[in-house]
Formats: sequence, structure tokens, C-alpha cells
Amino acid sequence: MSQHNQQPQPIYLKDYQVPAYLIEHTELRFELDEQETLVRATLRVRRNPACTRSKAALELHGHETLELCRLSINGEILSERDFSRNEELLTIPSVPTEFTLECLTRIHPELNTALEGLYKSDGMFCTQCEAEGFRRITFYPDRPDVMSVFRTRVVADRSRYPVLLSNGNPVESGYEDDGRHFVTWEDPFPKPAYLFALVAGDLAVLEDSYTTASGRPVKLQIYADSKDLDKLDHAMLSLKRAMQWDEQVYGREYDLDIYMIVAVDFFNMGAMENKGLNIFNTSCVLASPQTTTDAAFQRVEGVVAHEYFHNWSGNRVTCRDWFQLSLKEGFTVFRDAEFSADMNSRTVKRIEDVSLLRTAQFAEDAGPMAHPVRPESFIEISNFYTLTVYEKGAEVVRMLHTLLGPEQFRRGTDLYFERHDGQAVTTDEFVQAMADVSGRDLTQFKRWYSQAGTPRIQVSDSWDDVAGCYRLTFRQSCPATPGQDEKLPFHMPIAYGLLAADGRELAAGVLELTDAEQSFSFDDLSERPVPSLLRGFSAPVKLSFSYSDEQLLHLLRHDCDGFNRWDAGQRIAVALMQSLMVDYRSGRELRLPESLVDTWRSLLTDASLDPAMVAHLLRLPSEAYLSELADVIDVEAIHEVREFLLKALAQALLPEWSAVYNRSSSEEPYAPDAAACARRSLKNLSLGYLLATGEEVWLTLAEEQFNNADNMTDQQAALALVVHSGFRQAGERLLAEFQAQWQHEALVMNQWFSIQASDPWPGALGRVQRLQEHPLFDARNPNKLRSVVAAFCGQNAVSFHAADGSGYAYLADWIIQLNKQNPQIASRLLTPLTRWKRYPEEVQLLMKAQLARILDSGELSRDVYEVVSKSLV
Ligand code: 0A1
Ligand code: ZN
Repeated sequence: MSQHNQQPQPIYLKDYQVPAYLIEHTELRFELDEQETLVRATLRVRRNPACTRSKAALELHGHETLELCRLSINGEILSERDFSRNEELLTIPSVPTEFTLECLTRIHPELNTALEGLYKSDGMFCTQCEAEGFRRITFYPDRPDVMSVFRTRVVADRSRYPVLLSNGNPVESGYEDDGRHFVTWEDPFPKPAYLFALVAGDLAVLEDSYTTASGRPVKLQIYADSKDLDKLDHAMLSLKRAMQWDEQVYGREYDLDIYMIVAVDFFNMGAMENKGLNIFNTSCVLASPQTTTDAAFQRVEGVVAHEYFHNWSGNRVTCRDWFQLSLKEGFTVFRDAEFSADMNSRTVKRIEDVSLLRTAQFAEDAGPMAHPVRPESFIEISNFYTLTVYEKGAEVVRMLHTLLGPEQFRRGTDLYFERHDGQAVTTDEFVQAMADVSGRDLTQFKRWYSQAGTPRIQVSDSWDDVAGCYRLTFRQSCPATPGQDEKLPFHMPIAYGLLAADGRELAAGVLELTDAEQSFSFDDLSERPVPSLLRGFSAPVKLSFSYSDEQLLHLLRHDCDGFNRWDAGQRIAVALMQSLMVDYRSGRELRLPESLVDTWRSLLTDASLDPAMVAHLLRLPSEAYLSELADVIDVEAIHEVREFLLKALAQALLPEWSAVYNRSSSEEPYAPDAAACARRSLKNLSLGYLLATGEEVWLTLAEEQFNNADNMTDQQAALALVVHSGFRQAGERLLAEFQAQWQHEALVMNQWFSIQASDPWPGALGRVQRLQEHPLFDARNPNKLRSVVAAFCGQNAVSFHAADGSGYAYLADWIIQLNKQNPQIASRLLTPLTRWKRYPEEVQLLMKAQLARILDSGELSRDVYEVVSKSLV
């Protein structure tokens, strides 16, 4: 903890220096014990020949909670005079050029509520070392450009911890005294400390095997609590698919004899790619039709693949420093998105990813924590595991893929992996590999890594009837972001098509924007076309073009780019909702235009359309997206207008919704394939509209679905829709039944919490406070906090933004409590408060007052201090 009168200082990319010492070999011995774990580290240290600083001291990172028991160099014990220690570093001023350092430390896993370093999750020991957790285990150069071979012996009580795991291959096992046993693991691949992992527990395992393209057998193991052994098949299947996909699409094989995944219940994030031993939040690995929704099934598939892909994009080639985080994360998100697109529907995956980007990432880019994909400075690196680094970073890689084309892109990744295998590098090296294979100058393109903010593209067109010439003019700009007032133009691909009146495509391709203003002409056209711009969302920008309603309808009907068809529908709905918001604010009666009803009717009744696509086309833009688009966010108007439209469309198209519901209800038993998921998605969308009418018949239908469902997607959808549609008594009844049925399934109960926390019915804050008293709520478990606190503050806008400011005070209370207990979670939960500038002035005051209260609440962690202080600027 750092007091804010001695404010934590930022670290700058420009100050990077190569490490003065390298660790050739790391030998660890853990004697695990809840209260007092002993860690003996034996490091073979050598001066770095690349370091030009003479007389550099040896600097080892060490968290303030580490208890140093003994420190020796080449067997000589060091006295207190030989080294110094502060809150972060242990410094030994004078050391030989090559030596063995031995360090004995004592740590306290059971007191570790931050869930970084070594901690206990229920009855097991596990670790989380990215980004800077290893320094909570032992003194070490905890930076990703120090890569070492590890040999780890884990010693623990045999009966309570029969399974002992670490990275690499098991090489030795046996018994020690007092009923303890040990296993020794050796990882032949040099790695940074952030990829170290250890697990000890009484775990069940699902085993399988995979033979790589070159014929090497790999043992696959997924470990979990024995009660969850029946929920591991989907993760195993996903893992094998991911292994095969990476061989086929990137030519990358797995490199160890064993690949292990462990499911833990207490975890700050989704999962972690530790070499050969991934550790997963249970929410990202467990799946069964009875307990898991379709969306969660897909998330498991995506996260399993993501962590597997890191073995090359992250582990074999890693980051030089944490400013380069997107080198591994942006690239790996791009890889997992393409994998999911290949396994399921490409268009649907793109729609989902762009929706997230345009709501949450665009909001981040417009907020006080806006930063480039490669940040220039940070106070706490944990605050930079962001949508910008991950999702926008993936968009940057996608743009390279679009600009170079798939073949050149693949040659670029081959060169990158080959050139840098075993190294810790920067995003420049990644782009250089792409430049080298393509012969292109990507200097301007690199601005995507250094400039923050979402570019705006204004497009206008003109038509010369006589010459048959159509002209598109693009103007690009980018708003100022913290520390960056002026932006230079970006280099970006604009995928496009030109459509004739009968829907034919007159031209299509990719335009490359490089200038602030740029025009493109298309000659010899027989008619003035309708432009389909930014197909597939080919660049992460806000593009505006003054489309007429007719043009948008034309795109909605005829565009061969599925993403842009959906986007045309979104543009129609957004424009309507924005004009209804004006009516709402001036007290005018809200009306549903007949033209929209006709369009929707034609989509609903066209049985030839892909149900997944229809489900997305007919889902109204979310409150979060409308908020992101607003100049000043009017939470109430957004909510009321969306509710109005939902009800009006429900009434106007009642027979159609009912027919679609029946058409998409299947007698067939549950299957998790893409077609069945799409059908369920459309069915549950229809159910939502039917319930929006408020009529009892549809409530009966929903209750039937709830009672008879053979899968969690249908049961949970029915529950959430009944609860959120204002059927209070029925909602209570179903919630009670659901609880009785699922109280022993933690992940299902998280959904039960979250459905209630996001229920906008008046009195939400009181209900949420009561939920926190529930015996299954546990404030130390991040999944529970996300289900209750984050769901209330992030998915229940009308309640969180209650006019009396009670929602803001509630969140601030949590932040103050969690600041000490789990700084990473505290800082993440804080996000909604940081967006105060987007609201009307009186709201701003209330939000800022709570941020100030947090700042004044005493000792703040670096995590919380950074976000609060930057938000108040
Ligand atoms: N590298 C992981 C993300 C991750 C980062 C930090 C963590 O603990 C604080 C945990 C996981 C990934 O991209 O999946
Ligand atoms: Zn990752």
C-alpha cells in the first residue's frame, strides 16, 4: 500500500534498460503449508553481456510481504550490510560476474487475499504470477526479459495434497518425512517468472492425448474438484481442436510432453497461460448442458484456445517489458477470434466482438484511462489488462492481416516465430516481420500502437451521371486523449462494396487510407451505387456517412457482407432511438414508425434467413451502446425509449413473434452445435418480446420453458426474462425454484445472483444489499463480486445511476473495502465511476464526490490510486 501523500510514481517506456544480470537456471523448492510456506530459490546468475552499465548492482524484486530468512552468494551468507531492501527491491551492490545465489523466504498463502503470487483457492494451493506476482513468492528479477530454465520441487502433505504440479515434465517423485511427499518438475524452455505456476490439491483429472502433426504424443490433463469431473469434456474437445487448428493455420505444434489445465474457483481474471500448466477460473473451463449456457460454452472454447495459442504467441516468443503486453495479447485475441470464427459462425463472432469493442473499448478510449495499445507509462501494470490492449490490439493485428492478405500475413507470422523464438521482444519486431515479408513500409501503420483514441472517419460521396463516375471522400481525425492532444493520420484498410439498385455488386475491394483527407473514384459505373463501407469492421473507427433510410434498408436486404447487413439494421434502430429520446425529453408521445414494423416483419417471416443472423438483426442496440454514442448520457431516456420500443415491437408483431417462437422450439434433445445455438437464441429473443407485452399467456409459456428445459440456456433465459419483465411474483417463485435446484452449483448460482443484481425494477439497491447477506455470497471470491457488485454497477444503469447518488456511494464503499483485500478487483470494479464526464453536470458532481471519498479514504493500493487519481483530472 502506498500513501497518497507519497504518491506512487509512474514507470515510463522511454526509461527501459536491459537487465544487468541474467538468470540461467532457477531451482525452487516449496515446502507448502497454509500459514507458513518455505521457498528456497537457487539461482545461477550471470552478468548480461548486453548491458553496458559498469558496476550495476543486482536488483531483485521482492514484495513487502516476503520474509527473508537467508541469503547467500556462492555459499557465503550475506549479512544485512551486504544488501539493502525497500518496499519493492532487494539490492546487492557488489556481486561477481557469475555466481550462485541462494535465497530462503517465508510466505503466508492463507493470508493472501489479493490472489497474486501463491494463494489458497478453497482447499488447494495455486499461483498467479502475471504480471508481477512472482515477487510475492521469492526475490527475483521479476521482469519478462529475464528468461530462465526452471526446476521446481513441490513438497506437501500427502493426504491433503496428493496432486503436486508445476511447469514442464515431472522428473522425480517420492516421500519426505512427516507424511509429506514431493514431485520435481523440469521445464526445459527458458521462461520469464510470470509464466511460473504451481498447484497442489486433492484434484480429479480428465485425461486424453493428442498426437502432433509431426507424430509426437502429448498427454492432456484437465484437473478440477471431483464434483466437477463431469464438466470437463467440452474444454478437452476445445483444447484438441485448438491444437489442430494452430498446426493447420499457423504451422505451430505443441512442444512439451504434457499439457495441463487446472480449474480454480478463486481467480482474478479468466485464465492464465503458464507454460504447460494453465490455471483457469472455473467459469472459463467447466461446462455441461445442464449447468452451462450456450454463451458460456463458447467462452470456454475461446478461452481454452486463447491460453493454448499463447504457447507460441506469448511463451515461446514473449514480451520484452509490460508496455509490450499487446504483442502477446492482441495477437492471441486475434488468433482465438479466428479460431472461434472457424469453429462456429464467422459473422456472428464478428458481430459479438465488434459490439464489445464499440461499447466498452470505445468508452475506454474516450475516458480518463485512455491509453495507446502500447502504453507509454503506467503506475500499476495490472490496470493495463484492458480492452484497448486486448481487443483493440487484436483489431490492429486484423488490419495487418487485411492489408497484407492471408498468405503474406502467414509468411509474416512464420518469420516472426522463427526469428524471435526464445526471445523477449517488442511490437516493433512483430510489425517488422510483416514489413519484411511484404516489402511494405509500415512506419505510419505503427501509429496504431502509439496513438490512443478512436479515429473518426467522415465519408461523403458524389456522382457524375454523364461520366458514370462515383467518388468517395474520406476525412479522418482523432480526438485528444490524456497526454496526447494532436494526432497524426492513421494508415487503415477500408473494405467496401458498391451495390446497384437490384442488389448486384458493382465493385468491391479494400481502400487504404493514409491521409487526413483522401478521395477515391470509381469509373464506368452504370448507375449511382449504394456504398457498403467498412465491411467486416475492417478498422476500429467510428465511420459516419449520411445514409438515407432507403439506402440502409437496401444494405440490410442485399449486402453480401453479413456484418454490414447487421450494421445497417443497427444504424436504422439507433437513429430511431435517438429521435425517440428527443421526443421523450420534450414530453412528446413516443410512436413506432410503420416502416420499421414492415422491415422487421419481413425479417421475421423470411424462414430462409439464418436464425443466428435474424436473432442479431432483431436485437435492439444495448443501453451501453446507446450510452457510448450519446454526447451527454441520459440514462433514463435511454432505458425508457428502449423499453418502449421493445413493447411496441412486441405488440405490433405479436403473431410473428409467436410463430418464430414455435418454429424455433425444437423437440430434439439438446445439442451444443452452432445451428441449435442459433435456434435457441432466436427462440429466447422471441420469448423476450412476447413477455414484453405483459400478458399472462406468455408468462405461462415462459414458465413452461423454465420447467421443461433440458438445458441451462433455455432455463436461464426464461428465468432472466420473467424477472426482468416485471412479473414480480412469478419472478420470485422462479428464483426460489432455481435456487433450490442449483444451490450446489457455484457457477449457476453466480448467474442467479447476476440476474437479480441487473434487474432494473425499483428497489434494486436494497435487493442487492440483501443478496450480499446470502450464505453463498463470498466477498473474497472475485466471481461472486462480479455477479453482484459488477452486475449492479455495470448492467443495471437505471439503478446504479439513481438520482440520489446511492449507487455511487454503494460502489465507493466496496472499493474502499476491497482496496486492501484485492486491489486488482477493486480497481476493475471502479470503472463505471470513472466515466463521470459523460453525464449531466449534477450527476457528475455526485460521481466525483465518491471518487474523492475513495481518494481520501486512507492508504490506497497503486491499482486504485492510479485509476482514481487519473479519473479526477
Ligand atoms: N495472460 C492472461 C491474462 C491474465 C493476466 C493477469 C492475471 O492475473 C492478474 C491473470 C490472467 C490471458 O491473457 O489470458
Ligand atoms: Zn492472453
